[in-house]
Amino acid sequence: YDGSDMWLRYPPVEDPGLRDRYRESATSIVVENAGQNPVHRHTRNLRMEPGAREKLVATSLEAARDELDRGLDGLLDRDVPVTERPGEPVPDGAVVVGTPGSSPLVRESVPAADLAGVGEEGYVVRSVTRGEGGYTVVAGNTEVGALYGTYAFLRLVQTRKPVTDLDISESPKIRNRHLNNWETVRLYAGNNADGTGGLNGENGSVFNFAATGPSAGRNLPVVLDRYIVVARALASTGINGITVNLVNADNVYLTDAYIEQEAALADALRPYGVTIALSINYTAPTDPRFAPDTLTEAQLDPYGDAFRGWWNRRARTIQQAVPDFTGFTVKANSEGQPGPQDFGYDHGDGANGIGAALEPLGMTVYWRTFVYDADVDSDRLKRAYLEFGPIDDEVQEDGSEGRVAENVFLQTKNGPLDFQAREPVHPMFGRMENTNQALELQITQEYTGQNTMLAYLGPMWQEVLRTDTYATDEDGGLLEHRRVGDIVDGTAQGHPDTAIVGVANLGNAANLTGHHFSQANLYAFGRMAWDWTQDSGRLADDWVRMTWSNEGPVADTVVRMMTGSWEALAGYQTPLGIGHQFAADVHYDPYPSQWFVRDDWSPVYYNRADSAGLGYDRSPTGSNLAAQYFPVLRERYSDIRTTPEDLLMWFHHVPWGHRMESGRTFWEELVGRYQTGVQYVTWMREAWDSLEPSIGARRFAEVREKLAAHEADARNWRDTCVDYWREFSGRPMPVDQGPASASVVVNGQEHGGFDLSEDSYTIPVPAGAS
Ligand code: BDP
Repeated sequence: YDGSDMWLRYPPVEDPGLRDRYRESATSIVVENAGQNPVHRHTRNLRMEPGAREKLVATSLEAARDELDRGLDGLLDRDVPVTERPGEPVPDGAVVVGTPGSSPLVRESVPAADLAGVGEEGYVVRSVTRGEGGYTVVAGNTEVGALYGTYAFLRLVQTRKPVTDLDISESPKIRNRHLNNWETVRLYAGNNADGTGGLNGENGSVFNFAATGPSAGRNLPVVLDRYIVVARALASTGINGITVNLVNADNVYLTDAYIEQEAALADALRPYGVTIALSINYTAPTDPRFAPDTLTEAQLDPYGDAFRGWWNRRARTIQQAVPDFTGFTVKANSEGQPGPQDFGYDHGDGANGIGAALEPLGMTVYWRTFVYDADVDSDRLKRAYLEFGPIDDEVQEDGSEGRVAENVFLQTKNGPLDFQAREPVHPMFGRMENTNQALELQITQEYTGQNTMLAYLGPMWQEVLRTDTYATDEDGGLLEHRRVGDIVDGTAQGHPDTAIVGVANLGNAANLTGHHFSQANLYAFGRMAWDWTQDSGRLADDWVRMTWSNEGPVADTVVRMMTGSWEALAGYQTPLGIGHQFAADVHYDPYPSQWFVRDDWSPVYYNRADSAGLGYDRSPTGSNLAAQYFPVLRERYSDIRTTPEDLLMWFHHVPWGHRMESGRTFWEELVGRYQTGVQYVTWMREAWDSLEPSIGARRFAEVREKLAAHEADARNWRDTCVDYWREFSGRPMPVDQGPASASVVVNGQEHGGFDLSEDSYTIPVPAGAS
């Protein structure tokens, strides 16, 4: 098995007793009126793999029915009959799926008031008892809700949980659970000039648009079978939207030839509740490809009819082909992309100009806040708030505060730099009281080991989402709900619309993500987008059971590997808050001594290594990024004694002899972090080896090979960085402190399983050094 069904493979339940019990609880599948509301129109345009056409479904209920059929047949290892009309009474053990509108049975079985509570996308999964027997109902107010419920029911069997006496009600905390697909990121390791290889796993993007050449816009639909796997995987976690092209956008995606193909893709995804959006360029209206409908640069006034009219026409054209088209993702005045500032306007003007064009069409703008420019302030990390804060504070003519329109999200990365393994949270969360804010997380492991390192990012996102911003109200009183998740889901400040965005990692590798374990990051993102309060360890456990094994000790070992893997990565990449030490052109290997073409892309700019210490002073004696946070965090980060040690060098130039909580010096602690990070990887590799008898040969070997490379590369991080820091610290290499210091703490829980005393802190000294 090659991993190509992701976590939706459905191998048989091994334990015969348990399988029999499940068989009693799932004797037949009942989906009334499944084909009533066809939702696709363009799929006839698709060129399909042989056999793919019959897998296409037209409605979400058909998708639910087919998933249940496939899932239960596999898990229960028998043919579970599917019926539209069960007859009276419903057979014992039936699984009934539907909405009150589609299914009289659902109407009868679930009181309207119970369903009302779960909203448009939620579901109820309930056991209905009747004398000795009974059946299970999976109900949503909408077909998509019922589909989500179906996946939840299947997950119970996949993870070997009971399916009797069920009474589950679920609804998403965040409305837009969205992906950004960076279909080509040519910069990074393994990316070939022809668009193959790269960040998203081997062989380019999952959607395979051709950007140039005679087949431009024409080869999208060939691999439809894979799209349906993706659609199912997304729906199974509750992801409901995807921007299909890279944020450094190519205008070709707005051309008619592409729109036709995007429509076909949207039709294939729609039954699974996934809508599409596009990344756009602010200056697309001037592109001659749209002639005769093109504007001059002088017409790019975001308040002008020409600009707004152009975007409205383009969006309307898309909407004709894709009726539920979501809107646009915009990267403007960022890393060389054009934007309103090139024409004398600010981000608020630009975002609102496009927002106004889309508003009559019911569409949304995701305007990214990833902006920085060496000219504005010496510290790149302060730039976003400096630019967007005043727009949020601005008092409008009607007396209201904040200029950004209601149908615009400001989309902000979790941290103020750029997706490092650990960053403080972005100071803008909570400070944009009058603006809809979307949180952007990077699922694809650009800076977290790409597709070589095993890094489960669930714990990082959990840390981010649970971080207390100490946000205050207008009078300076602490808000009751003020964690990042509370702000993103709208409860903190009552934002009308809510969104969370993940930069996705789907490629054309057989297993779609390159590293088998990278699938877990997509999975965890989707589940956390639905409910950010979920525990990342629990989600890992679900994924492992669905993907690898339900054998207790095997599952436990794999979960344990995963839960500490991010902290280990942070240990050898960003220990104690030293960020951006990557070789600037690949974002994989370390290169702490590098000066690159721009200061703020250079590791030395971030590490500030000298004989006094290490780290970037962002306290009041330095750039004072700390001042951008609410008072409690401002004070905490301003003082080296109160800054959390994991974030120390984000805010301070730390003296080599600084005394740490452990009693060790900063230098000793730093080396220790590198070392424990590497040791965890060694432990993971050994733990994986012990699982050989329980894992299929192909996937076992593929992961084993990745872990070997991972270990070598983690050692390289440790050795390269420590050797370099040592030149400045002038201190001797610390010696092993023994097992007591060997644990890796993840979200307050200790992980480990390795013994530090087996290895010492001794790091190879480079030739020529004394
Ligand atoms: C950085 C990537 C760059 C992206 C940028 C962004 O290196 O390719 O375009 O993020 O988010 O991490 O726009």
